[in-house]
This record gives sequence, structure tokens and C-alpha cells, in this order.
Amino acid sequence: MSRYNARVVEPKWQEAWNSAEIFKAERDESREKYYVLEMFPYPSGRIHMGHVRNYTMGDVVARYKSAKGFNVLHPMGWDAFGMPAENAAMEKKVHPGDWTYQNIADMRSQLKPIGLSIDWSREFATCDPEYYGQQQAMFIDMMDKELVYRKNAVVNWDPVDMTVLANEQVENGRGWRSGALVERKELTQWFFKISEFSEELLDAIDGLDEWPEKVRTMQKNWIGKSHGLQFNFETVGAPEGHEQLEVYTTRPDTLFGASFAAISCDHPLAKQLEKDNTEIAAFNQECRQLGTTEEALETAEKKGFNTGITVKHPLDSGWELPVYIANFVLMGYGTGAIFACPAHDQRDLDFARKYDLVVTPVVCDEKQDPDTFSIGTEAYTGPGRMINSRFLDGMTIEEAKLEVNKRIEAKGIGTAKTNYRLRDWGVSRQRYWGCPIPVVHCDDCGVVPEKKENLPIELPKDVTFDRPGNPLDRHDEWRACECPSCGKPAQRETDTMDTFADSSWYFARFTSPRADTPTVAADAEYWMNVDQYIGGVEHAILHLLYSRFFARAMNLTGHLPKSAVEPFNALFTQGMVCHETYQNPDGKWLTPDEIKPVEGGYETADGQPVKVGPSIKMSKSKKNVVDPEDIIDQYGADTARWFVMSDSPPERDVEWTASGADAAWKHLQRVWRMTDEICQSADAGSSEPKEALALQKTTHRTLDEVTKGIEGFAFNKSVAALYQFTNTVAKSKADKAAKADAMKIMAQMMQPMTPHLAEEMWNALGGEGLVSQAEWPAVDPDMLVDDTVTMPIQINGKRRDEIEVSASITKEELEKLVLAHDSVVRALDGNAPKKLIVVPGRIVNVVV
Ligand code: ANZ
Ligand code: ZN
Repeated sequence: MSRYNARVVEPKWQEAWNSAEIFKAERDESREKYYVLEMFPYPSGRIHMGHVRNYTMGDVVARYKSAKGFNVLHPMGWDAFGMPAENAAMEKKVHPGDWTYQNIADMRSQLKPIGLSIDWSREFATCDPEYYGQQQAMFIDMMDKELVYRKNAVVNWDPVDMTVLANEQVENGRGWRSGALVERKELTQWFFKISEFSEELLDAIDGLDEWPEKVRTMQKNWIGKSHGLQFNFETVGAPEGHEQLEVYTTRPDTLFGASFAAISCDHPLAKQLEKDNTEIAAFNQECRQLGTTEEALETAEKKGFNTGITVKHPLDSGWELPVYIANFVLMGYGTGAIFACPAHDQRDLDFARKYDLVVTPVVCDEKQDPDTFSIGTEAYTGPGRMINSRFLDGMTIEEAKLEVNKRIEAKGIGTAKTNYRLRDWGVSRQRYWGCPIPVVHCDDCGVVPEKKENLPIELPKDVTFDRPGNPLDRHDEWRACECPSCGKPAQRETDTMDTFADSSWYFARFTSPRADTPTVAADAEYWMNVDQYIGGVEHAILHLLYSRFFARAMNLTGHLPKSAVEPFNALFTQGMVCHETYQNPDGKWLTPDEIKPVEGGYETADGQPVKVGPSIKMSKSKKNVVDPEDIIDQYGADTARWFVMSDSPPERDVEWTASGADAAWKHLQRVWRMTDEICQSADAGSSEPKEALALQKTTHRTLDEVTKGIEGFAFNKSVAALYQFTNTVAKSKADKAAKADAMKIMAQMMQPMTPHLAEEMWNALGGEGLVSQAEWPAVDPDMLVDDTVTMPIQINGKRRDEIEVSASITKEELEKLVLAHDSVVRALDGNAPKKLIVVPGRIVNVVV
């Protein structure tokens, strides 16, 4: 009997698929297409189990849809620009490009053995000039449509590395690499006008009914539509030009609970004041060091500076409120100035307690007594009725908002306003390893887009990373160019684009990856949209929002059809791959390889006891990783694929265990052994047709379950049904032909999950061609109906036995069978029954 050797079998079938080019996608208007995409990887150099799980899920869908007759597009590429390549350049003295392409080569060779049904002919990396040149062309088109613009913006500046930092690169106010205190600096930056689509991006979320609810909610919150009031306070004691202070509030109802006003340190008034007040200048400077993230502002201790200026209450000119500069007010939102009502806003309350300011509740929880309702350390943000608010008293919050808006508008000092949290997307990065922004600075013409025929503007190869800052800035030769407009000597832009831009349209590029335009209309029309997108929930906000924006921008610039402005029809966010963690007695993390099982636990190689921690996401820092390459070496790709599909629903985390992997391997071995046994067995040919029919029925029932499991993204249910089916076939007494038929369908059902084993089975069982190209078997609905029923036999009203009969049996036939049944013959003992009550499917009662 042949043992299944994945190491030999898997490459063999991969070779067969490749040479027949069965995964190559070709536009064919006569066939319905299906586009499956998993979020493309960053070429870090090594694939991990999370990749295996993600890409296997996509592969199951792709293989299944292909078997269902769709023309499937399932491509792969690399999200290849970004910081790690530059860090490697600094640390290891390798060129970012060399480092990246080497990593791509390594990861490609780790991915290929998984046996994914990918059309590798469409592969590209976002750092290929062929790709980013098209991105530059689109940038120019977007400039033309005024979807791109420049403005001054505050950035996180690392004074040591002399670079702008992304918010995630600021840790506790310090640069993540240099450790230097981050400053806020104003720079002229490029922006994509995503805010132009705020309303549309929000509204369209309702149509994304095949997206997870939680992702839709996250998108909505990020866009953050709010209804409020924008109005002017009259100031007292402010410098000239600042007679008014405009604020934005979503809670105009709380106006009589106001206790102070606050402005951002970057507000024009704060900037004016710091000019001749060193204390204010120092305070503003301190605020600026907080960085620009909302999170930093949210968590930092609330701090303020009393400017001595006051504002008059808009509905009571005899009432003045102090104006503070406060570190929790952002310049980029609303007007950069607020009025604060500490009773109903936590930040305001923390601030008021610290600076001993008035806290007057104006909304009373209906469950509380208004006379005694007071605020401690927690602001009340729930619903209720207005109190301490003069003419608003007794109203609901909504009524009070309308009333205040009406009065403010009547006074001509403000208007109701809708605001969005969504800011324009700042894409300038002072980095080398990104897509160069294709514009030129000319002394005479200003900022001019590069001519399209000069694209791609390629990154120069000869750059150095021995000094901080952007190498493009100091590359005079590269910067020198000709003005596209007047032809005089000019300078290239040295900012490159945020790498999020690269991943915001790659899905469209896959439809015509080699074209000398960003897309080709016929291909985009045919292949778009992505029917099923699969990836990590960590990309649920920015990546998806930016892609939705890009699709709209591409539509306006003629690169995508209107039908593709929502590029992802269905989205699935998969769970993570987890593993137990291990530590030695000193608390040092240990890899699963460094321990061995002993009675009641594990120990290290040198005999120390191992502390076992809970199963958490595999990560290098905790060392709880298993390398897919090792698993594939040891067990083969099918085992890894089977395991990651089997244990838990795809949206949940799965725990990788050595015993689980072993069990998966054993199961696949068993399936092969059964196949082999059936093939080798002599045909007895004498089994009862009943057995063959029973096996056929289970086959169709399994087929039904496996199909539903795949369609419904419940791959674990498909796997469970296949486990059970294996047991059924093993026990079945059907003849060789019937069993072989069952195993052939088993091969087809397993093909999306374990394609190599499936090919081997299919081949051994005499299947035609490749099982990867076989049509998905159709469920025979007749086979799903249960056509026998088991009925209890009662004798004198007591259950004595049971009888299995056809579901469609007639009363007369049933009577005959009952009277001939052993237990009844015995009970009657030769007599005729006193009474015989028989209703098919319901009751059999014999009275003797
Ligand atoms: C008075 C008030 C009273 C507020 C109250 C809240 C509760 P969303 O919902 O996110 O739109 N705000 C406005 N501009 C701000 C800025 N630049 N930086 C920090 N905070 C700012 O939040 C709007 C609310 O956030 C506004 O309503 C304002 O505070 C504050 F009981 O005004 B509110
Ligand atoms: Zn010029």
C-alpha cells in the first residue's frame, strides 16, 4: 500500500497546473467572471501563518467559484514601498530596492508551495516603475480635476532624524527611532480631497450589505458626521482683529452650563498672543510637543493657560467666560475653538476640576431628582430634561438644541452646521522609498505637473542613507529638471506619496497589470468589482476608505467605470492565527521548537520547567510562532491548508497546535489510504443495492453541506462534514464502484481545501483531466429526501419494537408488514388482533 508523500505529490501537481496554465485569467465576455482578492502582503521577507490562513481562504473561494463555472481572477502582488526598506538601508547598508526585491523573491518562493490558484502572470510590486508611473499619471489627472491640492499643515517632526513621522511612529511624544521629543512643524504638504466625498462615502455604506456590520460602523464613525452649531462669541480684552471668537459645538443645548471657552495652541488667537507673552509661547510650545494624534490628545493630562481674555455669553451679555488655551483642543477640527460645559463632557470636566471652574448640570437624567442632581468626577452624557437653563428648562435635549439654534441664528451670530471628522488625506512623505509626486517647481510658473510622456519619474538608484533626512532632497542631479511649462531649469518635488496611495488602486490595476495606462476600460469593465475581498480587520478603516475614495477619483478621471465606485462587493475579515506562549523560569520567551512535552507539561532542552501562557496572536516578540515553511516541509501544504480551515469559523481566531496539525495530517493520510484500498480492492460486485444507495445519499447530503459551508464562509462546517463523510465511507458496505464514486466526489469536495491530495485521488480513481478543472458536482435534490421512516410498534399501547419502512408506504402495505413483524407475530401467538390501528408515518398499535 502506498503511503501518501506530500513532498513528492505536491510539487508534481503544481507543475501540472502551471504547465497547463489553468489559473491564468483571460477576459471572456461570454462567461461570467468572479474576482477574488486577498489583501496583498507587505514584502517583509517571510510569510507567516496569518498569510497561509488568509490566502487559503481566498483560494478556497477561487477554486470553488472556478468549479462552479465562473471565469475567476485571483491575482497576487506586493505592497512594496515603505519605511522598513529604508530602515534596512540604514541598518544593513543595503539599497531599499534590493532589499525589497530580494524579500519578494523569498516570499514568492515560500508562497508557491502552498499551491494557491493564483494567476502569477499578473503579479506586480507597487515599487515597480511600471506601476507607480501609472499612479503618477493618475495624480496628474487628479490635479486636473482639483482632487489634489497643497496647503500648510502641522506635522509630527523628528528633529534628530529630520523627518516627518506618521502618527503611529510617535510613541509617548517621542520619535520611535530616534527617541527625540517630537515637535509640531508646519510644512506645505500635498493633500487628496477626500472630504469632498464625505457625504457620499457615508451614504454609500448603507449599500455595502455584504460587508461586516462592524466594518461599516467603523467607517461611519471615522467619517463622523455631526450636526451642530457654529457661532461667534464677542471677546473682551482680545488683541485687534480678534473681536470675535468662532466656536463649533454639537451640544448647543448646554449653553447655559458653559463655564469657559478654549482654543487650540495653533489657533490664530493663540499665535497672536504668544508673540508678546513668553509664558504663552512656552505653553503653546509644550502643547505642540504632544504630537498631532487624537489619541495623544485624548489621553494626555488636560492642561490649560488662562489668557485673561473673556467672551460674552451669546444669550446673556452680562455673563463672561474665561478663555483658555487648552491642550485638548485640535486646530484641525471645527474652528479650533470651543465653549466647554464640564457637566456634560468628560474632557471639559477633567479640565474644570483641575482649574477649579464652575460645573453646572443643565441636563438631568429623568431617573434623578433635578433638585439634588449633581456631577462628581463623571460627566453625564445621557438623555434627559433641561434644568438651570432659563427658557430651556423642561425641554428635551433635542428641543433645546433647536431652540438655541433658532435664537443664535435670529441674532445673526451663527448657523446650524454639519461637520465631518474626516479630514483631507495628507499624502506627502519626506521619504525616499515611495512613489515620487510628479510635479516640478519652477521659479516662473510655480508648481507644474510633469508631462505625462516623461513618466514614470523614477527614483534615482544612487542614494545614500548615511545622513538623516530625505535622500531625494540632497540629490541635486535628480532634482534638476526642465520646467514642463516654460522649459527653464526647475526643481523636482522631493516628497513621495503615502504608501496607502499605492494600495488604494492595486485591485484595479490587476485587471490590466501591464497596460501603459492605469487601467484599460474593457478589462476594468469586465473584471471589476472585486466580488470577494478578504483581509485583516486592522485595515477596516483607512485602507478601505482610501480605496473607496480612489475608486471615485478614478471614475472622475476616466480610469474606472461608474459601476466600480464601490470597488469591493463583499468583504470578509478573517480572524488571527494564535498559539500558546512559553517561558522559561527566568521569563524568557521560548519558541514551540525549544520545548518538549513531558508528564503534565513541557520542559526546555536542558530540563527546566516551562511556563505555558494563553493562546494569543502569533508574534515574533512572544516567539509563539510556527513557520509555515517548516510545517509544509514536515507535513505538506495540504495539511496546513486543512488545519487553518478546520478548527474555527473563519472570522474567529484559530489556535495552532502541534497535535491539531498532526491530526490533520493523519486524516489526510487516512483519506489517501481509503482511496488506495478502494482502487486496489477486487470488485466483489455482490453488495446489496441498498448499501450503494445509502452511500449515494450520504454523498449528496455531504455535498450539500460542503457547498453551503463554502458559500456561507463557514469553511469549518465544510471540513466537519468531510470528516464525517470519511467515517461513513469507511464503514460503508457498498461495492467497489459505489465507493469509488463516493471517493471521486470526495476528491472534488476536498479540492478547494486540499487540492494536491484531491488531484492524487482523482487521478487514482480514474477521474478525467485535473480535478482542479472539474465541474462542481450538482446536488441531486431527490437524494436529500429521507425516504425511509422508523416507526415505533406499540402492543396494547406500550412501545415494544420499531420498524423501518418506506416514507411513501400505503396503509395496506404497512398493515401487512406489521402483521408479519416478529414482535407482533409473537404477541399474537396465532390469534387475530383484536384491533389494528395503523397510520403511516404516525402510529402502529396492535391490541391483542
Ligand atoms: C460644547 C459641548 C458641551 C460639547 C458638551 C460637547 C459636550 P464631535 O461629536 O466629535 O463632532 N470640539 C469642537 N471642536 C473641537 C476641537 N477642535 N477640538 C476638541 N474638541 C472640539 O464633537 C464635537 C464637540 O467636541 C463639540 O461640542 C465641542 O465640544 C468639541 F456638553 O461644545 B462641544
Ligand atoms: Zn516654468
